[in-house]
Amino acid sequence: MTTPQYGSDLVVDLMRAAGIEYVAFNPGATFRGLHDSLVNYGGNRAPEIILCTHEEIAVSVAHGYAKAAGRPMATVAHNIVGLQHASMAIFNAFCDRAPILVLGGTGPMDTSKRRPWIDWIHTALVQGTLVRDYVKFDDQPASIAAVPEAFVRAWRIARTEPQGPVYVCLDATVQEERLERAIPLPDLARFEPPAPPQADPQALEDAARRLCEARSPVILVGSLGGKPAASRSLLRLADLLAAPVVDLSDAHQGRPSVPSTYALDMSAARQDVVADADVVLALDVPNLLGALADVDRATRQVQLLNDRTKVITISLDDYAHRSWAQTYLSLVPVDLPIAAHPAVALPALVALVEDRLKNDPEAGARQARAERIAARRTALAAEWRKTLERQRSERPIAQAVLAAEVWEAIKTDDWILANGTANGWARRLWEWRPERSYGGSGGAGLGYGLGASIGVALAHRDSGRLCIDLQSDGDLLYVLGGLYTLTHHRLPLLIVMCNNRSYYNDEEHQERMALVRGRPVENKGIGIRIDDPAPDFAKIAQGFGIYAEGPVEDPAMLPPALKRALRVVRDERRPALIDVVIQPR
Ligand SMILES: Cc1ncc(C[n+]2csc(CCOP(=O)(O)OP(=O)(O)O)c2C)c(N)n1
Ligand SMILES: [Mg+2]
Repeated sequence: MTTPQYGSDLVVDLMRAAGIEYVAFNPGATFRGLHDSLVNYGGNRAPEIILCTHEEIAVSVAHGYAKAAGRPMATVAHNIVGLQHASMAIFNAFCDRAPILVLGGTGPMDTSKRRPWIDWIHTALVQGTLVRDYVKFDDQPASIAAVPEAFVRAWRIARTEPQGPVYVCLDATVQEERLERAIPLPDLARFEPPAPPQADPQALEDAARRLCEARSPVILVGSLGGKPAASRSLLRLADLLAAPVVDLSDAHQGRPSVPSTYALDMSAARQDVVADADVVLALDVPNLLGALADVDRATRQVQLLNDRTKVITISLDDYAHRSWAQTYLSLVPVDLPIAAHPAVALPALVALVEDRLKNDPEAGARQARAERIAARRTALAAEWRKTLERQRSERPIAQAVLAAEVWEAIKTDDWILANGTANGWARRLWEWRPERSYGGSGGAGLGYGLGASIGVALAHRDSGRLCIDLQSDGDLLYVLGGLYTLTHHRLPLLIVMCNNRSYYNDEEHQERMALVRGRPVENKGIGIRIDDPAPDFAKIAQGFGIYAEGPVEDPAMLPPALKRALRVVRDERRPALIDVVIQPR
């Protein structure tokens, strides 16, 4: 790389100055300038191009990468068509508070420079409005001199808590313009995001008092922003208070925060512990009503588990709301709302609670409560083992069996769960460690899993870790082209298909409809089952150059199949897929 000669060379300099390692995209003429600069000016290194077959995949790659690497990468979307394809994945990242720099090409905005037809139909005024309701910021600099400020501001805003995607649209003319004079690069070290806010000291003091005085405190955690140190503070707080902890992260929402081996982990007994709580501390829980209530999925009726409990919240969520999609969720009464990043507030709260409990008159009661919770957890774990043993030889393969066999095969590895939970069984049966998994899409927009797993594999590319995707069939079918990206970039990933040959979630809905309306339940699979013919995922993957086996229908065949696939992933550092036909739930 020498001195920048074109506008887009300067964009590459900015990306490099920001330390952006990768840029995922599907090509397009509105960013041919930037594309050329990445290849011929930047040498396709730092950032390196990750070729994707769909913009939705490109964005979910960046989404998974952001969570695994703890910093954003970039994507580029070709004018309005690429951005429309990218939009749902941007929405997912917005809901999941994942930082992504989405760049776009547009125009030329100067109509006198346009080709007839294509440059017109693909240009919008203003392109960013397409995604403005679910990005934190968008901009479209009007000249190359204006690009550095737009870029640096977007880069900073994406990483400011609560984090999220940003969109910067680059006019084709601006990219392709010759630089008449040198444009100085800003010193990016002086534009870092602000440190996340600490809680108001008085409010924290109040929270500590209420928690220490509580008879039956409960801690609910939606996300700690994927910060392992915060998880340690959380467990220390729960230990001090002898409070059960409920990790609310699931296949869709939140980021795992609590190890499943933790003695006070009551994630599987949320209803019971919330029903019994007099004080609830909710750490970054957007879906607070869902956490405090039971929901009848048939009637949509919501029943609070407990109407006496006092609620303390610590979250920055109030600063992340938009009005278009109602991702702010139900308005719930809160007795002590605290604005702070939980990862910052927790150590301070722990210190206050430690101080208060130095001579704890309730130490005996607290000890007894901790023992009761630990016994409950042990009993739950025993139940799960019993279910597993009962289902060992069932066909189709039970999800518990799938999770157990995968665990058996990977437990001595330095494993990372990139996506999926096998319907919660991975958390139940694995020695589940929050720092080894990244949660789901956030926005429940399907087509997330493979792209995000590619991003996770990219972030761990040189670490030697073993990345695993517990991949549902319906979700994969939106984005099969992602398999190409995996092989093209030689990314080691073990894909275990949790293949129930159905968009099963909807079968459950159709069953409920039929029952409520007195109509035939046996029709529930019409328009939902993915069979006749069932896609042969092993053949599909092989067609993309991936080592693949399946369909595996006999539980006895699963361990040897996993072993062969793991040899490919571990030793050859290539992707592999095992298609496992499983029970619907
Ligand atoms: C983009 C998108 N389209 C449709 C849906 C509605 N939807 C929710 S779950 C689901 C089925 C998912 O199927 P699969 O990934 O195979 O998981 P399963 O329910 O079978 O476990 C569908 C279609 C959605 N959430 N997102
Ligand atoms: Mg399915």
